[in-house]
Amino acid sequence: MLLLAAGCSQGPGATPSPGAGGGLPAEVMQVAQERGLTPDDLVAAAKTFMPTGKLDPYFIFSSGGHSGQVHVIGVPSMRLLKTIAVFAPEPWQGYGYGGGPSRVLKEGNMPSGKELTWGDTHHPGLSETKGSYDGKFLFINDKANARLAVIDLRDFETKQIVKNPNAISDHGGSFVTPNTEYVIEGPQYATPVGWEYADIKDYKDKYRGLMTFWKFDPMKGRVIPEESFQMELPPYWQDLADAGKGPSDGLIFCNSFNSEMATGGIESGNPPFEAGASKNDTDFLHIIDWKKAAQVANSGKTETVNGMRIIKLPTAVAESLLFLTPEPKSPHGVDVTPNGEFAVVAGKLDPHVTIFSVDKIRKGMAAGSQQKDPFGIPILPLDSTMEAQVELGLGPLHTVFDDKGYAYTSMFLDSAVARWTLGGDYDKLNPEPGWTLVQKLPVHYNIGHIASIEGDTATPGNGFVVALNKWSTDRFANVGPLLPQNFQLLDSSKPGEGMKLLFDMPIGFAEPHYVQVMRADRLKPFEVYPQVGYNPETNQVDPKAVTDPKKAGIKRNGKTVEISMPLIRSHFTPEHVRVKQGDKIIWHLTSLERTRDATHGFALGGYNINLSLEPGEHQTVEFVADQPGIFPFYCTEFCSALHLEMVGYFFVEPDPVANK
Ligand code: RUQ
Ligand code: CUA
Repeated sequence: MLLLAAGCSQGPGATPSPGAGGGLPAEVMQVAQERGLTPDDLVAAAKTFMPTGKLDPYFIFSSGGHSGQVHVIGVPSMRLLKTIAVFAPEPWQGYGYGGGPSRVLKEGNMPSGKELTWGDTHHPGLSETKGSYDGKFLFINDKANARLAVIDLRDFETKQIVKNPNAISDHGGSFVTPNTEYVIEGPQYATPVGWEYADIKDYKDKYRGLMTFWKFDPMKGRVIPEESFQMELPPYWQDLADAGKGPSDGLIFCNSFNSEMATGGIESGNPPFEAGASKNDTDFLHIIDWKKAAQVANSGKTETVNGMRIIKLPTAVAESLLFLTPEPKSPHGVDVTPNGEFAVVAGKLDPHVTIFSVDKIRKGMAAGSQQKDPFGIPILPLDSTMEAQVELGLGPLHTVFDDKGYAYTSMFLDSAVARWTLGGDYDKLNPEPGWTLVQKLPVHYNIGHIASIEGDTATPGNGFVVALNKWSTDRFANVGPLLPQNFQLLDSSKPGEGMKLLFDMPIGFAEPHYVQVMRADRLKPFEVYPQVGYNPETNQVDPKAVTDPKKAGIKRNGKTVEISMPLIRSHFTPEHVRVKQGDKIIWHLTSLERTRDATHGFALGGYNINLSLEPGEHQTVEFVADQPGIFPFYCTEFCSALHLEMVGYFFVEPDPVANK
């Protein structure tokens, strides 16, 4: 091992010798010696260490995979800053335990009413203005149940979950059009549309992909289902998708990996899905004209199924909304370059990335094509749409970009990050010729997605790349057979010296599929809620807020008991709440706090209730007092020296009739 010793301060990555130019204290060298750290290790530590009180310049917004949540991580320190509850209950945020957020979680139940308490989050999508992140909203999809959630970045809380009314499986979302006009939820495993039942032998006729265009209202911060629409797609198992920008604004690119329309059935001697769905040399990149599709939807050429307007496949073809072009072997990611001129597709079973020219695609769309797929969709031949191919190696999946004309592709099978140059207008930005592989850096192991600073926007930054590795094998101490996954932070700031590994971050939750990295200065979150009595559900002062402590009290109206309870360090008012078994309880809680971070909890044991009341926040919880007894309620945040005394009693007087 290269230890820090006299003489090793030469060459790239070397650290200055002790005291040189008033440099490092001798203690640093001693620690390095004792711990066996190399000069590169010291540089990596210096680049990622965040001194106390200093703030990270970037935020990672990470999918929480099948934990159903979202995680916020600082870059370059890779410190976990927050988990945002989205599709699964999260008691410490009072999410799913009685208050306002529980209603959000319930909005996402199945149309049948079946409760869903988890999600498989895949792709976080930050809201954009003119193709750049605007720091206002975050969207995330649930692949398992075809749902979309809206998170408001003023308070980092989930405000809305919409259940796709006609699909059960999604994947290629969420991503936004350049001004967040629509949030797109792309499909995955084809099923009959709108809960119809059809046997798999009717696959080609009855099963469909379904792309959903959720209309977003940035003023309200909500998706408007009535103004949203869907487009039927062939049952090709559409995968990731991306919206165009600049010259490609108005288009959506979405790939697919089962254009074979394999239907599986290994148990009956049929080829298993993995073989059947990867038989052909090419699949189809779908090109959708979403601006035109929105016009067609608004002109009424739709069928309404379960309250959602659907552009049926024949209409999409007749109106020239949908085109296909072949793409090599089982593609996974499609990513539009920052200038919007190219779409980069990576085929899992092809050693190349294939770069499509938007200009050529647009010409092909205008000219049309005699070649059609079995559903009559025009196919633009590959040689007419392709701009270039770059051979990168094994298992390319996803690509992101920086502001220096480089693209970074995750290589799943190679366990590497490939850096390559973009051509076209980008050719002048860096010393290497366009469309050339310049470096492959090994990562540990089996990288899936990849992210760079705002690297999927019109205005990427540079400096860091994050590898989202699916396996971590020997990177961390053994914590049993279920290992964490591994985010690796790479330094990509110096093209000439190549990328370097800086930091390993174990991800002790479910597989994070994708992340976006945003400049922290784009965010303007609340420090405390702007007014006392603020209801985060409505973003207004709640009419039931108890902003005046003198208005605290208990009111009975028949069998309904309404409690108005302000709270402030370190008491709830009132402290004695007396009700009768069977009463309907409506409990209004308002935090009167104006001090940053002065959060109170409200736990009511035995009733499965726990709220988090942040400074100024108001929540209402409703339930039936169906269990008699004495139930202390208390604050779950250590908010003051007298936190343990922040308590009260809920007396539920037994109903003699009910208990007979
Ligand atoms: S996935 S590792 Cu985006 Cu769901 Cu590619
Ligand atoms: Cu409030 Cu502890």
